[in-house]
Amino acid sequence: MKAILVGIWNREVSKEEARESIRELGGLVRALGGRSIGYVLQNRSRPDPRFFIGEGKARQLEEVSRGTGADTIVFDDFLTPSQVRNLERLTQRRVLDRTDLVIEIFSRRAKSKEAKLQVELARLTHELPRLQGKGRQMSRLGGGVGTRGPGEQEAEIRRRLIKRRIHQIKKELEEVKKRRRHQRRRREMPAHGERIYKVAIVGYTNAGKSTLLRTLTGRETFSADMPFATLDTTTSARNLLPDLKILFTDTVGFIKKLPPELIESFKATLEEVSEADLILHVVDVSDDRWLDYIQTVKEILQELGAQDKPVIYVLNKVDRIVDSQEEVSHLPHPAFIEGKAILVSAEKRWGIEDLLKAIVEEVSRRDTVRA
Ligand SMILES: Nc1nc2c(ncn2[C@@H]2O[C@H](COP(=O)(O)OP(=O)(O)OP(=O)(O)O)[C@@H](O)[C@H]2O)c(=O)[nH]1
Ligand SMILES: [Mg+2]
Repeated sequence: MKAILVGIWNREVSKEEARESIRELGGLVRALGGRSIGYVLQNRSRPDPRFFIGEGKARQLEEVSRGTGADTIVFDDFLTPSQVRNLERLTQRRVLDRTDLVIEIFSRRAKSKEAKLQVELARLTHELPRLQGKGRQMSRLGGGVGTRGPGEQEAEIRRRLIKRRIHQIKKELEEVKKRRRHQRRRREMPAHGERIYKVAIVGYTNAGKSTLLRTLTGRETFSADMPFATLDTTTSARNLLPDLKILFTDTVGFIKKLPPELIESFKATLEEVSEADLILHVVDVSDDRWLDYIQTVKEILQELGAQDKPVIYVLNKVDRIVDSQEEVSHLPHPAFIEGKAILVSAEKRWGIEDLLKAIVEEVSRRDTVRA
């Protein structure tokens, strides 16, 4: 894929923010083995209903693509089905949006049966509205005005198949959910005199969640410098006190403009988050955009109904900011974070003792409140 990236900026989204977002979009293209060869930003208060950007600008995209050999144009925001069709006709190129890229990455990474089902559900839910009207367009090529051509019938059949498959996947996912609940109940059965707490590790993609789980519990996890390395939740236990067992759960990473289809589809997996007693919100503080990322993650937590849970911010990758563990204590405490925040390096195990202490404190506080 040789792609040109397109975004808009306005009073709500500054030009700088739009550019950052485009840079991240370029990362998604790379994650799919593609290359982005340039980007276009337009100042628009509102997307154009037909072409998202202005028609003149859309026409230019065709010329630019021809000049640069681009075969794909990727938009940084959700496109409506008719925008996709209009843009493809005008530019003679494949047109994708951020949702398409994220779903494609998810589907390449999905390994477990559950993850595969969830991704398929998201993809079909995303595809369904795009089939509306496609039949009319197809039949216009063949039949006369107003006739039901073969294209329309084909689209109708495909729509029906998709709806049936969606229904079937949802049923299978319900089963998965039941099984998960059952497993969870067994796992959460405390031994005599033991307390069990559930801690969900959440955060922006690539923040270091899986690395942290490995550091905290010794559980081998897959971590890699790429978006969405983890799609499946993994739970692993560790006793923090002889009578206190913590179940840590690693989860799928979040990203800006995460397609609602994906959030909806991954609800089975993400149930671990809404069931948790405590959330560890992992943040990559070596990334300039980390405050922004925190905001995004908070918004998604809200969608999952987990916004009121106690949170500890785990400010990770501090080894990229200072050279030694001693220097960490000289760093100013990020006062603008409300709530508890601990600076750590999950990779070098810096600050991990502090983090464990903070977890125990949080747990005792809860116990006091409960008693
Ligand atoms: N320098 C440094 N790198 C780290 C640290 N923790 C994680 N990383 C690196 O950051 C990258 C992402 O780590 P992961 O643990 O896969 O991140 P994740 O949050 O699980 O990412 P997704 O599952 O893709 O959402 C990997 O290349 C890790 O080696 C850290 O403390 N310091
Ligand atoms: Mg991970």
